[in-house]
Amino acid sequence: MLKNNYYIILLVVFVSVSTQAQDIFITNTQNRDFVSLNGKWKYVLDPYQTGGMGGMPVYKNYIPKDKSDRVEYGFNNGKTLWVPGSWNTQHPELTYFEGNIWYRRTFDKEDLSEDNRYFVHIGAANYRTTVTFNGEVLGSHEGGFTPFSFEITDLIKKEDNFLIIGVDNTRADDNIPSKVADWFNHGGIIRDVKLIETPSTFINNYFISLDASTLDQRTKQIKGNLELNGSSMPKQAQLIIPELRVNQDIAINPDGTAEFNALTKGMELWSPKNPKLYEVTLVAGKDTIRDQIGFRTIEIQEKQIVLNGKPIFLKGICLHDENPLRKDRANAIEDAELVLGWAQELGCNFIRLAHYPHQENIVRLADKLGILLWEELPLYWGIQWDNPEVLEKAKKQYTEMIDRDFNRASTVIWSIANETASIPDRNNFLGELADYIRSIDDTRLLSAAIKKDQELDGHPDSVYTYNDPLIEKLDIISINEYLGWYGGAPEETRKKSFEFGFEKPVIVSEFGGGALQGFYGDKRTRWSEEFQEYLYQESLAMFDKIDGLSGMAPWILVDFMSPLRQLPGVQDGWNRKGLISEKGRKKKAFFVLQKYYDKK
Ligand code: GCB
Repeated sequence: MLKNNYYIILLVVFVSVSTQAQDIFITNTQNRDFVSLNGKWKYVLDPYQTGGMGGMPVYKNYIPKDKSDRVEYGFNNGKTLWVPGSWNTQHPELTYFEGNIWYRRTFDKEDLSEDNRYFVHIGAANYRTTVTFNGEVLGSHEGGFTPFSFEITDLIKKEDNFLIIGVDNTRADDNIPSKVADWFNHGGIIRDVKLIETPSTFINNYFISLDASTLDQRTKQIKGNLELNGSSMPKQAQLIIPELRVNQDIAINPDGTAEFNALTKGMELWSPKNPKLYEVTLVAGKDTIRDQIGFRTIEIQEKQIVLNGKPIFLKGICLHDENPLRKDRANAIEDAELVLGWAQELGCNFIRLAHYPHQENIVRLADKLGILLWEELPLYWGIQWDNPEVLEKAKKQYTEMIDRDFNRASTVIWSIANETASIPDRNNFLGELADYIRSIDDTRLLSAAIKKDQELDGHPDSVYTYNDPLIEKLDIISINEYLGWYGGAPEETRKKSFEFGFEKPVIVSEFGGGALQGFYGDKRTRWSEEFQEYLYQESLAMFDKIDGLSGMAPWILVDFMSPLRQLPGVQDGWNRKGLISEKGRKKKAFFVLQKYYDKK
């Protein structure tokens, strides 16, 4: 009997989700009218992913009507989880929890307006999310790091609203990432939740950039397009950038889209030395949206990366989206300030945001500080390249990331994969993805962290060669190379040289080795700070010999949580390749790289 009930409940959730309301993309949520729904949420554990207990779907929020009523779950007397945050680090019993958890937040909305529309916006929830509101299933979302929203206009009331969100972080072969990755599978609602209020027709998205063909002209042109959502489209919108003397009408098509160009006067280009952001306003009907946007161009010329017409060397570092001091996913501006502060101290003008989209705060802050960014999706080890559904998921998650960050000058590289073997299925998958990304964003460069040929055919050699056919599709060749750590002593780097089958700029997108901060030894002692220091000295000398070297992003700024790393007394669940420990203390190698960047 019980079994049947569970089966029925699963079916209920499934059927409702398959007839779900379409989720709608809303960009620039921080500059809109919203009420934060962050804070303490009640939760119900659902480790067997049934969606209901004792024959009752959890999202219905049942409460016993009288003393004889049977309800076999309950939020009211349950524990709480902080949103946003990783559930794994909030209660000891959830440390390695993988499964489904239902979160509930209740709220009133006394000043509800009949004219406006309301949306629940979730910055990110890892990995599969079912969103329900006042007892109705709104829909589901897949992907642990990109934002999404659902409309609740017809369901919201002045009082006693309940938002119940199921988040499932079970790893699966057809997920992105797939089953194994070298980072912690932080589950839960990991980024902000907002109740967004908009006029009935509003600007849900827009894409504004510098028209690269006017870079050398005094009167530079801005190009863009926008999308309105609603039932009564205004005929015109306005684009206003007071500092550039732009105040111009934009004609709206009947379907709510528009394309526009605007001539500007006296534009200062955005760059690491001058991270100039302009106040941009778009007005359409009753909606007004403001943003702070920088204008720049990025391109390659032969083997150089060229920003605003001038070659630039990317002095970078890799980063995971964690605050190690709080042992949590990063999700606040303070988290972004902490890590970008360290990166600036290191002398960086570039960061590889590995291996998935990071919180929006860091991208916004990079815009303000003048730090160039590489962003990527977790197309990492073990992806099902032959599965067309996985390709569709990748395109959707890419679209969500690009929709969120298109207007950020700091993001200059989209990377489409990390350390993937060159086989036909993967080449087709990534080739199609590369074409797709270029079709929706022609203002950035494409790369991927590529493996050397030797890793593919296994022969040792003093020359590392790179002929992966995927490079044809990319602007930059990025290589991860761990010689000195995953094979050979650090001084073996002296014998190596590199050959690339393509005339393109090269970035070293990872190198490094582990050290336990505070553990000292000689340069031959594994895990000592001196070993890591020596490895950095030798590796930098080796990479400096690469013809066309245009930047690097060693692995990694800070130690990060990873269940793959279990060496007692040394790793204890942390990948130790950071230049800074999880307590914020710098290791010796930090200063080797700092000095190198200082001279570059
Ligand atoms: C890599 C991966 C990165 C790992 C790193 C390591 O090549 O791209 O995700 O964490 O090596 O520490 O082994």
